[in-house]
Amino acid sequence: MASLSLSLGLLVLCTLALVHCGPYDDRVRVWGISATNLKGDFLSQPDPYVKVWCGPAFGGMTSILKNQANPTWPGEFNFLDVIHKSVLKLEVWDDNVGPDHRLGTCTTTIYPGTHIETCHLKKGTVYYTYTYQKEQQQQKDG
Ligand SMILES: [Ca+2]
Repeated sequence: MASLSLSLGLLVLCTLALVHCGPYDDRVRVWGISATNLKGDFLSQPDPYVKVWCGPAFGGMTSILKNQANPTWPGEFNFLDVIHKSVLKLEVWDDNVGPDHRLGTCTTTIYPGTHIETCHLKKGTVYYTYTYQKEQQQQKDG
């Protein structure tokens, strides 16, 4: 029981601290999200924001940028314990007084390395960068 508790404790510690922890180290970072030529309702500029998923894990959403057809969102999203070949999904939304309007969705299957992605919506283009850091599980003898 003590070793199990210790293992769980270490796992929690590793997850929180983002230190190297062998098989738990596969992670994805998404950042540098921007867009051009987004369209709002009628003649108004959109108030865009982005929601980010990696596989089943919801990473959160960006801030809402008011009246911007060409937004650049600050911040980044991090996913831990990522499953190989997960689908990274970004939904672009227009914030409204009424129901928000989805401007489009970008999906890509992740591969190890850093990738600059371009995603064409019905109206507008989205750009983002992701890094998929895949650690090999290291076997050590004795
Ligand atoms: Ca709006």
